[in-house]
Amino acid sequence: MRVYYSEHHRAHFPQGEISEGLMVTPFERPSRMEFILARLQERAFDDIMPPDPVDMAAVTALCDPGYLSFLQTAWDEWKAAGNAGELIATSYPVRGMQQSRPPLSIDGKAGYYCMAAETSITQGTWHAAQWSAACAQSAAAHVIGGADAAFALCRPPGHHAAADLYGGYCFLNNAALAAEQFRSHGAAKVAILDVDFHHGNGTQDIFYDRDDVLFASLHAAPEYEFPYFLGYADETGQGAGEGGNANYPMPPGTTYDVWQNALDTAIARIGAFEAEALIISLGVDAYKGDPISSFKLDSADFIDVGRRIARLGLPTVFCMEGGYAIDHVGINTVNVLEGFLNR
Ligand code: 5XA
Ligand code: ZN
Repeated sequence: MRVYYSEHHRAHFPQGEISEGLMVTPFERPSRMEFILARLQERAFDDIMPPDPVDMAAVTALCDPGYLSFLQTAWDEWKAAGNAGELIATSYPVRGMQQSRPPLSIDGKAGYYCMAAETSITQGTWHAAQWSAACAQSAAAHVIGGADAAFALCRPPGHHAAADLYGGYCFLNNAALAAEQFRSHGAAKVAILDVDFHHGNGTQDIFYDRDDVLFASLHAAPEYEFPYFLGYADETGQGAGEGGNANYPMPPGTTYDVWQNALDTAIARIGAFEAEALIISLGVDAYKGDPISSFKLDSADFIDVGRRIARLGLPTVFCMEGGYAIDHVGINTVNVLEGFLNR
């Protein structure tokens, strides 16, 4: 299976994340990629390539123009305003406030486009986000060109990013870009299966009213876990998209027997949808040792996850999402790919 990976992810390395009331080194850090790459090489995934540069026309088609312009200039505006540290949004347009008037000041704009304060913007964030999207786009192009599957080793991740929203370490929705690419190359229907511990609110939001892209997500129940405000089972899509969104929220502490039942249900749903291509939002933070999550999957379970996904028999693009147990993120990620390849 070909892997697309760009060294440019290193340009995004915030020094701080607010966690448990402290400023800590972000859990989503560049070394995650080194552990995944090392494991890929150990397991003879030798076809690792840099992606082509990002197709900005596709990004522009997916995203809100004001949001894209914010991402492009946020760092410069932040520095020009005299700020010494990284850009962290601190004020948000919550209940009773204006929802559709982006402010002019950079602090206000950041709050307008941000969903969570753990995600800082730095000098290289926009650069890295474009190369991450490029990985997804090149992986999709490779599969559209006839390969059975490809792995986009995306960093920063993407599934929390909506057309006009960043947060949860995400800026551009890589999985959505891959899905749209299949659509524009003739696939009538595409399915996205999100196995990350956290609900992919951005992906859901992008496709919520569409009948051509099914979004199915296995994740921690929003009553207890981030992103808290989306991901309930009764969110089933709207308008033409009614029935095209399938959430499988599970309580903290969920073990593989329960999780695997939800996976089988989601897979059956995708099969019935008759998708022509499959995108996997591949987070491995459902692992029992993950520092910010609470499910109990073992490393061996991830092999089984890959095997079950393969049964769909669809052209498949894997896009890297979360996973922060640094000593196991490589093993768990590659286990899914090896299970899929049945090797
Ligand atoms: O999948 N999303 C993540 O792993 C990010 C969660 C951030 C929680 N503050
Ligand atoms: Zn996650």
